[in-house]
Amino acid sequence: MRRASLAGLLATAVALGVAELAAGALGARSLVVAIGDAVIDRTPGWLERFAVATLGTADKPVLLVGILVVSALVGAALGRLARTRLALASAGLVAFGALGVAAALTDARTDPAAAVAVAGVGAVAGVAALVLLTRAAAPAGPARSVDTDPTLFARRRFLALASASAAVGVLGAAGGRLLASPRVERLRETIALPRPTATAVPLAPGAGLAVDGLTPLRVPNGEFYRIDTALLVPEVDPQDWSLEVRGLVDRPFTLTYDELLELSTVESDVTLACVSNEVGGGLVGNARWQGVPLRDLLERAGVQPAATQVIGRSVDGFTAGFPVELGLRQGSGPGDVGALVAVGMNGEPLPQRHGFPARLVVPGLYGYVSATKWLSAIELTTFDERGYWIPRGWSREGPVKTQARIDVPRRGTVAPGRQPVAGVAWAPSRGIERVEVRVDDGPWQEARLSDSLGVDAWRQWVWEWDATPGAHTLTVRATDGTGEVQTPRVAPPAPNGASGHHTVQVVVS
Ligand SMILES: Nc1nc2c(c(=O)[nH]1)N[C@H]1C(S)=C(S)[C@@H](COP(=O)(O)O)O[C@H]1N2
Ligand SMILES: [Mo]
Repeated sequence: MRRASLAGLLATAVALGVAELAAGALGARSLVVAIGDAVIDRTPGWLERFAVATLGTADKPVLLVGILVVSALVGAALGRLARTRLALASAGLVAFGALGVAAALTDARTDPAAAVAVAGVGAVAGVAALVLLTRAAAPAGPARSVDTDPTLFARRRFLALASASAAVGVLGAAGGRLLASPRVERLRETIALPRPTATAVPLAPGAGLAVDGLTPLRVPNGEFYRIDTALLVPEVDPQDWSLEVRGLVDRPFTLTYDELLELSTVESDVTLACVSNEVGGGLVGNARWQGVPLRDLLERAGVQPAATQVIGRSVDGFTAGFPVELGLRQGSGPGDVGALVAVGMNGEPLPQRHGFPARLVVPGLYGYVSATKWLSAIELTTFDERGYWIPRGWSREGPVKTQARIDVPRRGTVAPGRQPVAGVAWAPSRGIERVEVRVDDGPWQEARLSDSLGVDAWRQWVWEWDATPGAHTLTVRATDGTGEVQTPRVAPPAPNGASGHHTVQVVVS
């Protein structure tokens, strides 16, 4: 019984491992990932919010593990069936593969022929493993010779086959991932971005405040937060990619990657924030983005008066939409350049995790209504069409709320005496005018700000505290460029962004 289950489980591992290897070798999508993506797209909004809230960015590994656990359970059941009905169990394995193909095909990115080939190769290998393992797992017949112990021999044979199957499963999966990933990355590394025609507000060396533990003005790409619904980062070959501008326009057009890079680009610092960010949380970052002003593309297409919404569509089916006026808005100069079709991030081509080859960056809006990564089309529509997150319980409009965060000191114990209190504050599209800190219920004290990189970028702030022994609460608040003071009203992230003051509890001793 236990051996039969193990035989079925390992045969499934062989099937999945070989399928992954085939996907990698063929340059096709991984079946497991395609199924995972299909599951994510069909998850009801409340469950997805719950998953993000409880698991955070671990929600995807958890989903992957879930798919593997379900596969293992199905495999074990098929293994037990195979003891008496080997043909039926083999057919079951093939049917399981077909179910996977069907799930994967609900995703437009899956190439049907490749999916069938990948699943087919996997199923053949899986059935072969099931037959071999089931035979080896069967109780040995009567001894044919006095000096061979058939039980021992059979057990060894089963163990050898089982180890080989496990190895095929694991190495196949690993090999498939290795074959799949580096190709686009190698291409990406050869790309030289054009010189921007307008540069960002210059950042003098040492322009940032020098405080240990304070977030830098520009978050390095490798540390920038990542949020998206993609189970694995989409690998988009820029040579196969194009960007369509279409919908309610007079002159729809399509650009290749090379054509996009030939257009004039600008650079600007923009702080991107996720609507799921809790007060004081890390789902926010500032980068210097390089891109083609969205306005240039929309003017070339000729936006019709009926259009009210710009929708960004991703190669992975994600969509996000915002008002046409924001797409057409002309910036006022350096540090305020309006919406961008970004191709560069902090001086290099967009990292794959952040949307290579192109993404939207719309200053002032949370990412879920604006910042479409792996952009494939810009479509002029009306608000009848709802972006990905809207039917899942988030507001149609998502302006970023003014927020200040304390980075230093962190909760815990600090020494008495001079102690910097420092952090970052953002109100993209409005700018940050003032940041104030207060100790316990004391008066608000004005912090010193880093030089402005423009209205769309966050600013660092620092306030020198003369820390006195005891337990204290530090609170911070920002005032935006319109003079509006950050609200103390506490709100959770859903449906349109968290609000309230960030506080940190410290013990001075
Ligand atoms: N294709 C795609 N683009 C996307 C998303 C997504 O799920 N898929 N998520 C959006 C959300 S919710 C945010 S907050 C930003 C995050 O961008 P980052 O990962 O580069 O920080 O990307 C946006 N663009
Ligand atoms: Mo987000």
